[in-house]
Amino acid sequence: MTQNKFAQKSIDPATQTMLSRAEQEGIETAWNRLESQDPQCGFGLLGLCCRNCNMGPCRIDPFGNGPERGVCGATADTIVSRNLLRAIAAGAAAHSDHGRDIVEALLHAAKGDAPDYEIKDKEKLLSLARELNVPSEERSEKEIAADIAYKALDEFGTRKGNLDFVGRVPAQRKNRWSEAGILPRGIDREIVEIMHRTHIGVDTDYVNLILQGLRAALSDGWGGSMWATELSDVLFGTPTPQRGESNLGVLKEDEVNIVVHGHEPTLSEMIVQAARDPQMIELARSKGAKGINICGMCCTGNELLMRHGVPVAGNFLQQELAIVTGAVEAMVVDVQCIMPSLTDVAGCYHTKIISTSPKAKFPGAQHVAFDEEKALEIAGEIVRSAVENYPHRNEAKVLIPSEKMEFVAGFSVEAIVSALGGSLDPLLDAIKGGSIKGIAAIVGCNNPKIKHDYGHVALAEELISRDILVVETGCAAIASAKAGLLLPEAAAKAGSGLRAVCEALQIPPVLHMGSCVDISRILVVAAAIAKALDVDISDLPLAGAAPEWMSEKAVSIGAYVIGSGVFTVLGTVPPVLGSSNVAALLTEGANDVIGATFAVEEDPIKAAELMENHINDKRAQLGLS
Ligand code: BF8
Repeated sequence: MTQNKFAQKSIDPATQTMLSRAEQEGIETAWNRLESQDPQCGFGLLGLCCRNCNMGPCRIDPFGNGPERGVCGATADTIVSRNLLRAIAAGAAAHSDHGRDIVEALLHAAKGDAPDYEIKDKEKLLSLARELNVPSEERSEKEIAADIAYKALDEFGTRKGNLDFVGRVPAQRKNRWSEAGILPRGIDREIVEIMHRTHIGVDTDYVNLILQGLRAALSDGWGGSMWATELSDVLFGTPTPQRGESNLGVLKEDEVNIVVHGHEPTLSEMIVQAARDPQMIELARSKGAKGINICGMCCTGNELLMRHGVPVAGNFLQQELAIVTGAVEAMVVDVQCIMPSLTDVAGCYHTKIISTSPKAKFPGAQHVAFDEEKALEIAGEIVRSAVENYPHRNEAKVLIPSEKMEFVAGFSVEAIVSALGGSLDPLLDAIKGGSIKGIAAIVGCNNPKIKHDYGHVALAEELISRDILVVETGCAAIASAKAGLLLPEAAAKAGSGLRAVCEALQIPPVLHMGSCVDISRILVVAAAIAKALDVDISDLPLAGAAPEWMSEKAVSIGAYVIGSGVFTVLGTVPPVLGSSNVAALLTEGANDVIGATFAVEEDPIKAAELMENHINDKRAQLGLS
């Protein structure tokens, strides 16, 4: 009975074990807090509550038995669309600020202020220089990198015209954006414009508002996120296929466990280096540990596993449970998707929560300010602090679930092209010939409203069984890693066409392409295929899904994915149902403007059906059998 209770919450046995342990120890998790919020606010769920000025808060009665307008006169259409836009602004800001931090790290490295960073992918640096018209002849790598970094910084605030990476988009798509008035300009500008337009008494036309939401989201996908990916590759290396292990079973009973959690690779890359220092390993041995085990969590985990095969302990809903194992000496966090509850959970164990970003402090955490100029030194300080905490571990409280699963990750665009023998042509041929019907991107978070990992894993398994190649990022990809879908052997679960392609290339049927900012890699592949076929992205047999999404970043992602022309199925309902006009625009009307729409479907099997139907329609329109 108890086991059943936890099996309702997650399909992952390691998570079920730790949920049971958390309950025994009286530790509250996100699932408990969701229950305590029941019933959630009906106005909030429908998007009908407005707090944008102090005449409010106002709410619209969805049944027509109460107010139909806020105090200022705003209708349900205005309120719902304004709320959606503010979520897009927050999500685009989070991704793009992450992008800016990477740009600044590159600039520091180029100017010699950050001696611990070096340019790892020189080829990518030169290829970016060519694309961005940065001179490279007879210039040092650092000079080129500095020019690229300055160019990138321009994209955030001062740019006139449109973003540089719009050059990667097929002409047909760029024309659509121009005609709709949504060509993304400066990244910060689009976000600021959302905040302006959603202020009391500015934009009240829901169509005009949603168009600005799409433009801001596009500045994330083809701007902030894309810069984060490209320059992380330059600084830390472009991912290549790596083997690693996933799930809470990667924590080690006899080693110092450090979980790095958050998003930006600048610190975690240094922590990995610091933990390899023989003196640090010796210190760990002197404390009774056999070594130092660095594990990732969420997108920091994705950044590290993509480049180094570092084990990943879990995805979003497992962060509290990692501490409940009693075996984590330190959880080191930077920004985004870090639950404020971590310090409470850690208070029941010896675990140190170490925050590192001036942008994200947590009452009860130890703060060690990260500084790129002394990156390795600070990383060393953090690792030492974790090592010194090892003797405080209470063995009686340790419970590490046995589950762990091998994966192969690291499928950057460059790695995919290399696996295909040097060009995308074999993939195009497989799609044209029908052995692969199309490509589906599964991305996004966990959300306790959906059984943990079920939305991701069931959808991925269903799609590959229908001969649809799956590409993934973020917490979705970690779910697939834990389920064994990122192994070449998982091709056995694919339809015969996809299986043959995977076996010939020795690749998994589900390709892990990175962290959430790396959805930009998926955009690059989609644009390259569209250009090769001389069609718009919206003409391709592609579909997207975010089965368990919860964050505002996911709202921005969803908006730029449909803005880029890719039909997208959401597994949890966004708060837009309070306006039938906004809901109809997003699920139907958007097709006329950008050639793509959203659908909402919680059941992953039905979601797969929708995606396959869409892919088959696109195939038929392209004249493919
Ligand atoms: O950026 S998938 S829960 S970790 S928001 Fe967060 Fe969602 Fe995970 Fe990465 Ni993306």
